[in-house]
Amino acid sequence: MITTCQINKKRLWDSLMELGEIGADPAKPEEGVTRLSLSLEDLKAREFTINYMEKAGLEVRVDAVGNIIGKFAGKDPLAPIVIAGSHIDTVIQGGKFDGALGVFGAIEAVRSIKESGISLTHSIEVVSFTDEEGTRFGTGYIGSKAIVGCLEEETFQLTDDRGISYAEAFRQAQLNPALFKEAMRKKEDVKAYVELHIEQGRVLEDQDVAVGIVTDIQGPVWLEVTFQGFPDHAGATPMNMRRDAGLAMAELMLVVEEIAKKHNGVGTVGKMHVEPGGVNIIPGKSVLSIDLRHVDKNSRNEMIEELYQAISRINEKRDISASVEIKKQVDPTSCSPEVMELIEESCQELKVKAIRLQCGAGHDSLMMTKLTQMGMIFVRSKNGISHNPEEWTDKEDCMIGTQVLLNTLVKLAK
Ligand code: HGY
Ligand code: MN
Ligand code: MN
Ligand code: MN
Repeated sequence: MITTCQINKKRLWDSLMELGEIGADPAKPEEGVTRLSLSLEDLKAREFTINYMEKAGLEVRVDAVGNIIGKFAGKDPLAPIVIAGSHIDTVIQGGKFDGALGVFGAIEAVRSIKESGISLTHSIEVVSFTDEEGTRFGTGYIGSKAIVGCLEEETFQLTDDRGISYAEAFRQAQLNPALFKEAMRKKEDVKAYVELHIEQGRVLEDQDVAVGIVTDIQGPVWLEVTFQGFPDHAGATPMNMRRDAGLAMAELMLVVEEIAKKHNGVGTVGKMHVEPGGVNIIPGKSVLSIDLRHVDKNSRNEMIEELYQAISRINEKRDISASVEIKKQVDPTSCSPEVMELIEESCQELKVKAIRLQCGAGHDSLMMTKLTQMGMIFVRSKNGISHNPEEWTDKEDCMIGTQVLLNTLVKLAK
């Protein structure tokens, strides 16, 4: 079924720019957008999203873990639903498009379908997932994990940098952590999941192509390593008598880079600190986050194995100890060939050049693939920049991506 239904470009762009003001200080554009999950800024953005979905004529509800769901009912209430979504929470000092385009593009696509009078067999639900990024509590994909049934109770004990637990943050957001299992959906109730997202890499721009059809998504592993050495006097302690947790951390950071390059994966240490943290105190303790990713599961596991070996070597050499906590471990996944095919067909109908490519970033799609057939539509990122205030996607690319999403949703829901 080829649809002639067109999105309303101005409406979409205005909504993206309005959302982009929430969590941003107009006097400090260099600080970008910060809407950490369930923070005041995120709660404001959630409010805006709920109102915007209602204005779009969707049936709106918030599920047990705060996923915001806007439904456009199909003719057959018993037919499995089609879901399109993404997230509105951001990293610290992020951009206006990461996640936001996927949510507001989906709202615009479904609203335009509804307004065009097309009647579809399957209902379509737009979902804005709670805490995709994991920046605040160090894990992420909370909303999509709950929907696919793999959110664990212990998650609610995690605390943010101010010591506020997830459970407390839920209660502050008028959510009851005890009810999280109610957000789960059944496989038979969902037909497919499609996510529109910015590429956050350079492939589309380098090949001067507006749209990407994602084939595979890297699986992130997030570890938190704590080295325990011995705090001591910076002046009076000879170099050969130190148990310096700070130097252990520094060594391990370089090992992360080495392992990632060796396996052609990626490795990042994004958060780190030493204690007690005095200029003239040898660090007794150090804590660092490690984000390892690879599109191949075996290579990813080898990277983890070599990391543990390096930690033991460093402990031995510096007479210190270490503990490792795995905060997130998601397997790499492939997208559904059927959904990729429908995205391809939509691009052809719209005479939009598209290429197939792998995805480096993580998305709720990594979770939704456990529930249903999944596909992702990418649009160009300027200079490949993301998780940075300079994150940008041209207006026309946002429109093309959203139109491809619309056509794909009509095919899936007819
Ligand atoms: O970490 C990621 O790849 C995503 O931005 N959550
Ligand atoms: Mn992100
Ligand atoms: Mn994202
Ligand atoms: Mn059908």
